Amino acid sequence: MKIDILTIFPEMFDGFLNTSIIKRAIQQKFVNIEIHDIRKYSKDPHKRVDDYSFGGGHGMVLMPQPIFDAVDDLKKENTKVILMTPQGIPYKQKMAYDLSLEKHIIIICGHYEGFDERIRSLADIEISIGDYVLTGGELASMVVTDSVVRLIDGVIEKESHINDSFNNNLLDYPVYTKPVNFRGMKVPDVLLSGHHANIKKFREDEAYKKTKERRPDLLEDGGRNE
Ligand code: 6GU
Repeated sequence: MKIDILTIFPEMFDGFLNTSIIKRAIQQKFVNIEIHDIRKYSKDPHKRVDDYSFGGGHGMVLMPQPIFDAVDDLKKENTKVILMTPQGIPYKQKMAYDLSLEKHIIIICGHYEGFDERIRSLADIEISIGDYVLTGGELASMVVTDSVVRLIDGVIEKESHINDSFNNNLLDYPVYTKPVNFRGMKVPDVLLSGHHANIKKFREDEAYKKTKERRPDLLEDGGRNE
């Protein structure tokens, strides 16, 4: 998979691309991630990428020209163009799975007080990662990239994400490691029993209980973009 990210803050991605599973996925060529500085595409003599809002109003607005030129330059036949904005559709695990099957994704990070409305016409999907406002789409684009890359076949063991929270609309069951007794808090006996059917039943029950208690909306099937 190829992921092209358009941003005015390329340096924000340094740590993300050079750490842990994402770094390894890049090294092992499961994914090729390129960060593109929108400024590079600006035709303004001062390389400006934003300007005042027509009609007045607070803050600067990202101009269409650099972003349109960048997308024209990078877009191929099977490209999905994603625009990160708090006004987008709420991001869910189902969408991460769908995106993990794509060949090429371009992610546009919105910034400042906003972006020119015409930029929306470039996007196949507009995504929001939650009901709060970030200073820009960069962190949100990393959230999407991280959740997609870990699902690409081969990046992590299948068993590691088959039981992820949100699969089957359930939160994860609890897990424990050594020691059996830590400060008086004990590992449930059933997990030490070696009885696989009972362990499976325990985990299913705990996942259901936790979901019912914390996220009843998931059980009502409201937690997926289906
Ligand atoms: Cl995608 N962008 C910004 N700026 N804020 C957000 C968001 C995106 N998703 C939630 N808040």
